[in-house]
Amino acid sequence: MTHIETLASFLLEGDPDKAWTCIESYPKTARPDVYHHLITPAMRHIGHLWETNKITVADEHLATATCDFILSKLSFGIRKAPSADKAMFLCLDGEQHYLGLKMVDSLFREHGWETRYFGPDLPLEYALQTAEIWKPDVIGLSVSIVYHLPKLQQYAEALGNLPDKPNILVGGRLAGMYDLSRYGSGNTIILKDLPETEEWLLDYRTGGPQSGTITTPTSPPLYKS
Ligand code: B12
Repeated sequence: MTHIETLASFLLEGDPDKAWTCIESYPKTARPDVYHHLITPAMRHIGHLWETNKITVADEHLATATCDFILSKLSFGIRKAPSADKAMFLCLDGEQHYLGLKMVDSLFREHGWETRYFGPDLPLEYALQTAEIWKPDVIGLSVSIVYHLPKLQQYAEALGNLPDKPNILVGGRLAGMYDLSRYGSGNTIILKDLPETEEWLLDYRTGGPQSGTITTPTSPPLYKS
């Protein structure tokens, strides 16, 4: 069994201690590597097991809850930097897939940002309300389900047009699979995975050319509302 499959099996058993030991024995120790090369593929492997009827929805929920615990443990204690740049992270209304977003939140904190992580399913009106008051430099949106894409455009436009014009970062399963350019507005940046997100963070810090796909209005639609 690979390390990925072993972790997946412990997550499916709902055993955080075994899952933690598996993470500790992984040869790469940097948090982003563990997220990108181990935990993300383990969760995707669980998706494959579900798709092929080898596990049930209940198993998937147990694995999710165990994974969430592991992510909290992994990121616990990263110091907040109150005077640094600010980023808030949320999933679109109805979007429950938040584990990836939680990793990204921790990555930003590790890079010295002050963050607010709102988890799944935040209606646009509340996202706007809080962003208007808190004034983040960056708003990160996560989308995994295809039928949520029309909402992505709404969120990107409304949040991107706030008076302080925050950068809107879009990520999630679909960002790695399709060209989502059409669903952004002028200041939307699409980041396909964690390494690209890290690159963006480094570019932001040095003021260099920003990585990721900057949205253009000409890309073909993937999903029609
Ligand atoms: C676990 C899981 C769930 C959990 C939720 C987990 C959670 N709380 O996050 C539960 C059981 C609740 C669930 C429910 C459902 N799910 Co589900 N789920 C999965 C599964 C197995 C793993 C998802 C995951 O954690 N991946 C690992 C994370 C880390 O990867 P990631 O999200 O891509 O994030 C990475 C990057 O994208 C990036 N990133 C993520 N967000 C952001 C944001 C920014 C700003 C940036 C820069 C980067 C970034 O960073 C991460 C680091 O690697 C996937 C299978 C798969 N292949 O993904 C299906 C999957 C996504 N689910 C699916 C479906 C259909 C559903 C349900 C409709 C099924 C159902 N009937 O219950 C519901 C819908 C819930 C909803 N309304 O959202 C489908 C979606 C298919 C589609 N056509 O859209 C998938 C692909 C399964 C499948 N093969 O059919 N699911």
